[in-house]
Amino acid sequence: MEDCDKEGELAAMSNLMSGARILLECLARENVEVIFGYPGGVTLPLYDALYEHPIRHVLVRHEENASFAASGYARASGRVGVCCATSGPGATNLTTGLVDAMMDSIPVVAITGQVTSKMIGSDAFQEADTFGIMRPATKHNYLVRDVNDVARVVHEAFYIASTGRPGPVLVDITKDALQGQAHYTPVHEIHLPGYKVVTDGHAGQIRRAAQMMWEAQRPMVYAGGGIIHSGAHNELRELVELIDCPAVCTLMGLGGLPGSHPNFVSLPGMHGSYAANMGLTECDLIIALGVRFDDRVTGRLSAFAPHAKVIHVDIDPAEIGKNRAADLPIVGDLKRVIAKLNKILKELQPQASEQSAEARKEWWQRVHGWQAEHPLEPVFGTDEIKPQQLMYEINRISDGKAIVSSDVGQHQMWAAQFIRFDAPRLWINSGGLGSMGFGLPGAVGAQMANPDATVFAIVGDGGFQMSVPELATLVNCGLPVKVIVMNNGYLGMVRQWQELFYNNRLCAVELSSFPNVELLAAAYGMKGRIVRTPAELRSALKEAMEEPGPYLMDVRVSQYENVYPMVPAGAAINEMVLAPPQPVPVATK
Ligand SMILES: Cc1ncc(C[n+]2csc(CCOP(=O)(O)OP(=O)(O)O)c2C)c(N)n1
Repeated sequence: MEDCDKEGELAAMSNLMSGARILLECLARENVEVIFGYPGGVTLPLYDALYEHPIRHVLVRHEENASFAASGYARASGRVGVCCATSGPGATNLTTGLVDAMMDSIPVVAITGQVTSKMIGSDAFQEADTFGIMRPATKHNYLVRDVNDVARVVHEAFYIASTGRPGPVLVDITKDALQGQAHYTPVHEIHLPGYKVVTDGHAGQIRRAAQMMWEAQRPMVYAGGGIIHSGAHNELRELVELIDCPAVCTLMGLGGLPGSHPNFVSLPGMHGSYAANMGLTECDLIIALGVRFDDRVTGRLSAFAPHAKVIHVDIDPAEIGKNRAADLPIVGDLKRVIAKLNKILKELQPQASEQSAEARKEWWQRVHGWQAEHPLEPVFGTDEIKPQQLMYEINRISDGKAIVSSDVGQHQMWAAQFIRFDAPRLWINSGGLGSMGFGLPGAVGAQMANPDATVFAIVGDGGFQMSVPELATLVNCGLPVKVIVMNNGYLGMVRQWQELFYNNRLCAVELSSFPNVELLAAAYGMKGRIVRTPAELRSALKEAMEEPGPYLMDVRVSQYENVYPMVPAGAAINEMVLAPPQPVPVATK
C-alpha cells in the first residue's frame, strides 16, 4: 500500500464519501490501474463513482472473462489483478476465473455487488450466496454490509491476495454499503492475527539442503510457478549454474529458467520430453522449488522418482508432503531461500569433492543421451500445416520474448513444448484448472499490463468459440493482440484421448460450422486471415506482427495429429508413448 501525502489524507478524512467512492479510493491507493468488469443493478453506485474516477475500467463481454483477464494481468505483471461483477449471475460468472487463479496461485481481487443487507436471505432479485459459493473458490472472502468496513476490508483483501502463497480474494459488498456514507480513514497497517507468512526459511535446513546438493550424484531441479510468483528467476539460474544440474520447469514455471539456458531440459510430465521424464525417474535428488507434485507431472505417484531424495521448498507449508514426502522441507519465500542457499553452496564449494564433478559429468552424459535419443522436435508438413510447425514459426518470430497466452488443449501442450520463453511472465495459461476459454481474455489482461509487448493468444477452435466476444474488447480498447486459432476441426485433446483410449470412437468432438474468420474479424472491425498451407504461414505471421491493431488468424492444421510424448493416465512417467501407435479406424457417431 502506498502512503498517501498528509494533505490528501486529511482531505480524505474530512470528506464524507460513499462506500463506492471509498472503494475506488482504496483501489487507487493500492496502485490499481485497471478493473476488468461488467456492470449491473447493485453495482450501479460503483459505476456512478467510476464515471468521474481516473481508474480505467475495461468492459469485457462476459464476467468469466473479467476474472480471466484480471488473472492474465496479474500473471503478466506480478501485480494484483482486479475484476468486478454485479450480484447473482454476474458474481457466479466470475467463479471459473477465481478457481483458476486459486489453482495457479494468482493474486486477484474480485469485487462483487450484493443485494441490500436487509434483503439478504429473502431470495431477492439477483441474490446469490456469493460468499458461500466462493468460499472454496478463493484464498479468502468477505461479505461487507457496513460502509464503515469497506476500506479495511479492501486493503486486507489486497494484502491477503498478494502475500504468502498468492491467490484470489473476493469482496462482496451490499448495495447499501456502496451507497452509504462514511469518512475514509486511510489504512496503513494490516493486522490479521492467524495469518502469518513465513518467508525466511530455516537456516539449519537451508545449510543441510546445500550439503545434500553437493553430495548428490544425480541432482535435478524441478521448478514451478512459485519461482515466477516470488521473482526468484535470477536466484534459480545462479543455483542451477552453481551445482551445474539439469532443470525442468513445469507448465507454470516455464520461463523461470530461460528456455535457451543449456541446463534447461524441458517441461516434465504427461507431455514432457523423454529426457525430462527419464531424468526425474533416474535422479537421486529432486530439488523441488515452488511446485506441488501435480499428477500431470508425477504420473503414477508411487512410481515417481523412485531413487530420489526430495528437498522441497515452498511458501505454503500445506504443500510440503502433500503428494510426495519431503526428506528435507523448507518453508519460505523462494527468492530469499534460494539466495541463502546459493551463499552456502558457494561457501561449501571448495570442500565439494572432485568426485562430485566427476559424477555430474556422468549424469550430464546420460541426460544428453536421452535428449539425443528422443529429442523434442517439431514435425513439418509440406501440403498441410502441422500444429508443431505453427508453434515453431511463432517461436521463430517471437524469439523467446513475446507474451503467449494460451488456451487449453493440444495447442497448449505444443506451445509449451516448442515456444521458448527466455524470461518469466511471458507464458500465460490456465495450468491447474485447465480451463478452456482462458487464452483470449488472458491476453486482454496481459496486453493491458504490457501495452508495448507483442502478445499472442494461441487458442484452439473449441476454446476460441468460448471466448469470441472478447474480440470486441480488443477492438474497443485498441489492444493489438495477435489471436492465432490452431484449427484442427476438433476438440483435439479430447479426440486424442478418444482415439488412444476409447478405440477411436469419436463422440461429441467434431467442430463443424466454424465461422469464416475473415468475415468474423471484419464484423468486429479488425483484420483477419485464413492460412491453409505451410507456404503461407511465415508471411501471414509477419503480416500479423506488422499490423498495428489486433489480428485474427485461423490456421488450418492437420486434423489428426496427436501430442507426444504422452504418459497415459495412471502410468509412470518413464512409461511414455513416444510416437503414434498403430492407427485404429475412426468411428464417428
Ligand atoms: C471449460 C472446459 N471445458 C472442457 C474442458 C475439457 N477439454 C480439455 S481440452 C479440450 C479440447 C479443446 O479443444 P480445442 O479448443 O479445439 O483445442 P485443441 O485441443 O484442439 O488444441 C476439452 C474439451 C476444459 N478443459 N475446459
